[in-house]
Amino acid sequence: MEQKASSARVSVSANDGPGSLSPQQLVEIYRLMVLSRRMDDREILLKRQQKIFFQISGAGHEALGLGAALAMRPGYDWFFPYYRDRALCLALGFTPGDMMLQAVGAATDPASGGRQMPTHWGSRSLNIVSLSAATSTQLLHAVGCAEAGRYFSRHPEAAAKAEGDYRAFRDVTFHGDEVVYASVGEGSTSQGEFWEAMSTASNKKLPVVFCVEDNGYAISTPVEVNTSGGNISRLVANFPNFYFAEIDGTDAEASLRAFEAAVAHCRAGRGPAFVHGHCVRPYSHSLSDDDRLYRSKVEREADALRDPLVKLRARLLRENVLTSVEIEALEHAQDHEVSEAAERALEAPLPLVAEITKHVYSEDLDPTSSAFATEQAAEPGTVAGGKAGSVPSSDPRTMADLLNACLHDEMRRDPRIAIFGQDVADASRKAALAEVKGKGGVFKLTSGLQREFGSERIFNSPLAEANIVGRAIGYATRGMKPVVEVQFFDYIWPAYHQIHNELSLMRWRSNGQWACPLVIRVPIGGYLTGGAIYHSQSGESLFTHIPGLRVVMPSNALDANGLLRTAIRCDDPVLFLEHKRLYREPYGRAPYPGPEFAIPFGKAKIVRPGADLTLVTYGALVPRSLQAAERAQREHGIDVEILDLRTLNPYDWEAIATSVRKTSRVIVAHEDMLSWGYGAEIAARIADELFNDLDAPVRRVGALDTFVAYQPILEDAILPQPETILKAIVDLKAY
Ligand SMILES: Cc1ncc(C[n+]2csc(CCOP(=O)(O)OP(=O)(O)O)c2C)c(N)n1
Ligand SMILES: [Mg+2]
Repeated sequence: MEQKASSARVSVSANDGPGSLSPQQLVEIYRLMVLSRRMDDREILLKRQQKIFFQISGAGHEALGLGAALAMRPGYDWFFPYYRDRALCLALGFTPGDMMLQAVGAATDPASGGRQMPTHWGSRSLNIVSLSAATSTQLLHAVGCAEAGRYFSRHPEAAAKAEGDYRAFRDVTFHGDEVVYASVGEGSTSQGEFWEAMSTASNKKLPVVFCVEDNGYAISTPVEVNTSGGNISRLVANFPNFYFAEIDGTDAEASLRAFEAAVAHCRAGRGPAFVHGHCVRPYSHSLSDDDRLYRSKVEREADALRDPLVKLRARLLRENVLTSVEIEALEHAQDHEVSEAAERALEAPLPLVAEITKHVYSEDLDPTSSAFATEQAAEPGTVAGGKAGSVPSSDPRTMADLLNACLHDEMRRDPRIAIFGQDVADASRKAALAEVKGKGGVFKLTSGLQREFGSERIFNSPLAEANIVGRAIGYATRGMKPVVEVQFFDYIWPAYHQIHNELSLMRWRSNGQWACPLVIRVPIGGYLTGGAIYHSQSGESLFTHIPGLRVVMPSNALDANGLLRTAIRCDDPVLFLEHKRLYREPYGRAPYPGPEFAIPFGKAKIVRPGADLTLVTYGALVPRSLQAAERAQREHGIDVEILDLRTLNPYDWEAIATSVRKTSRVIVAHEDMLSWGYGAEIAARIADELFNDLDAPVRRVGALDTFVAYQPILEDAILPQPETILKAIVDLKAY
């Protein structure tokens, strides 16, 4: 980040008391407002000259943003602003130079290195967490951030650095009385994530200051269309524990006072705050919009009169704080600063094309590396923690047992792990916990964790999947390691937006400044009889298609244990898919391998060596493929080699290529629907890169292109069975 320019922080603060602001303070606020507006104006010019590529202004929102910034502590409190918060960011210490570097997309753009649009802020030193363009998603991150801050202040020992896992690269800072700022426009309050964030902040009395910057429009949609009754304050008024303020957001002093009171409420631990500022949007939504297409002239003129700059300028003159000549001089100085910043930015180095893929994944810790290859070294015979620990480990344990054991082990080892999700606690009501066995998840995978580690580290979430993943992102940006559960894969979709647009992107879009390594455990798949449509879905390719996200899908107890350990210790976000049918299957049981057993990602396993044909598969199709292979051998004399991929992103191309070169025939088999499934990519790559090694076309086996039905005869016909695989083997061998 550049040196702070004259946008440095003004000496206006809560300590100045509730009275009127001093002349000097008013002048400083006006200076920041002008600086912010001039930045917008200059960017608009640059956009018209095609020197920058996008512009969205903070015009009309300056007073509100300055009020918030000046009531809070940069680099101490935490910030989840939105794109209109230019004035806020200037007051926090983001310089005009930084902003211009964003606008031109320079390599030295401190927020994203030229990867994000301008005004998509981010700064590590200022605790401004990288924001996306998606409206309201960051509110849940703010909630998780506040929870993590509270956790660290109650458990400072958890902040200690540790070698050998993600903690080596995730530094933690915290303060007992820190406050989190999160802002949105009034239109964005229609998003479910807004309500989810408000609800959790209220319920947990979290120190989050929500700011709604109400300019009356969401692009062309007026407030009364988005908000029932036209006023968001009225709708949220019954949330418990909040401090509420509804103010004229074009008045800098009113804004500052409201935020001072809001911040005091939060710092005192009384709960969250909600500041609803009515402001204006004197320019169109962005340079791609023309508000004359949908706003009347009268309305636009009325807004212009409420422009915060116009109002404060008039006050400075009225109260003889500055003469018009002095105001002109002040404005000229800001123009000069903006011009200089623009000139410097236009000379700045551009990002290197060669570095496009940098920071898609952690550059620090590679989960495919030998650091995670303790697979061979592990010594069965130790006694496992948790449920599995009650019996000698030489007993074969189920996948469910060994996943539970891994969670116990890792929580014991790493105090930064927090587990939440629907019904994952043993019993939310502590009075009940003493007398009941405990729930511990609908599949009992988290059983006993709350009892051992307490309800601060393992607790039930609201029934809201975006809430689970969004908050987990907030936790992880603070250096915690959430290992959350989405109860059924079929219900992951409300969280897909958070996973696709936030979780997987945080590191890349912030050019490595921010990251949110965490684990989402998800029971997946069918073959359970009676699961029907909403408890049997697959769909892993919708996640392997997302850069930045690791996707794991073990087929047996031992792999599940070792891969979950790697998932938890690594520095990337991981989607950990657990096949429900395999949880307690006799197939693939194994003794508990000890608390250091890990398996690197991207290493397939040959579960059956063979010479005639390669079968690439994973998950529940591994045991089904083994059955088919045994019959192929017995009944047709075909010797099938089966490769269990174990991790789907990354996947082990070397293992696939080696096997295909040996057998020259290959089938890719999965439970998910055939069309556009995971096998399509693998099959295409084999056809592309191994064409000369093939003696037959690449075949795929998958489910019918339909949904999974309830009636077992339908389910059996829809999902691939050992017979389906056998038929493909025989056909392909005969080709
Ligand atoms: C999830 C999502 N949907 C749609 C958009 C496109 N979009 C960008 S800004 C915007 C309007 C936002 O209005 P409001 O929340 O009132 O904020 P304002 O721009 O008025 O400050 C829309 C629809 C988006 N960025 N994210
Ligand atoms: Mg708006």
